[in-house]
Amino acid sequence: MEQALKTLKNWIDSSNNIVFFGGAGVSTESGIPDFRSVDGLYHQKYKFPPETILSNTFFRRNPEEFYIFYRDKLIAPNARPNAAHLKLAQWEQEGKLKAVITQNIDGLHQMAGSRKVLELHGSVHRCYCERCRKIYLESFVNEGTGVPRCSCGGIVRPDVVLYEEGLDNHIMSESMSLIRDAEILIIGGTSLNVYPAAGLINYYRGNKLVLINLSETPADSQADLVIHGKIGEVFSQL
Ligand code: CNA
Repeated sequence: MEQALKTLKNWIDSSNNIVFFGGAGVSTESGIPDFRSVDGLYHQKYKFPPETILSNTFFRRNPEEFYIFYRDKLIAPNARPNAAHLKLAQWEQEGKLKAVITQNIDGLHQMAGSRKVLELHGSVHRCYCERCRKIYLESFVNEGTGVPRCSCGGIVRPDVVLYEEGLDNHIMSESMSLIRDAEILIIGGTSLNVYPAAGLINYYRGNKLVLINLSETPADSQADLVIHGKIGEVFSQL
């Protein structure tokens, strides 16, 4: 670990073309549970598994249940950025980091000061009416009860990508090209299980692929540097 940290620090010190690609593990140290860790949402008890509740089909058929789970588990109004979010924002400000590409929907990178953030799965901080597209404040969805309705009768929903829904093409293609052109790609806090986002790793062509994750991932053998640990703790040593 010591040696891996030293190598990573050297790489980062001498680069101005770093791209970061992360997932739910980046925010667990901010108190937001991920999906697959032992205390993650998949291991908590609900009537339905999270993957079912967070699907478009479920949202259509059981919007009341969806919003109970959503308000209970997916929004985290009191969460604040941790050392990983803050370090990434600092590197961007220093001209070292080109972009953060995230699967997270919590907005913590922006709260930390990151400007170039590509949100593959959207954000809980934007809400809109499905029918007339009117924009709503997140408080309209978060603070109410039941299914939030627009004055036109449509359902007001968060701008997040549910299972069975497609990703934004522009965000995907910009992510691919940033990764393709990156000198260093740091992947952190993601199980690399959710596609198509997880497939982005295949666009990297360089020789400084860094993986920082608490548990093993399917891409460990592909990486040039693997650190198993908490990303906030790792980043605070860089
Ligand atoms: P995941 O499948 O739950 O995997 C998270 C990974 O992070 C696991 O491999 C953990 O071992 C690892 N991990 C947990 N804590 C840490 C830590 N402190 N340091 C390093 N690694 C850690 O989550 P993915 O992001 O891979 O899956 C994609 C889903 C999860 C996306 O659709 C997200 O929208 C969704 N999600 C997002 C949030 C959020 O916005 N904060 C929270 C929960 C789920």
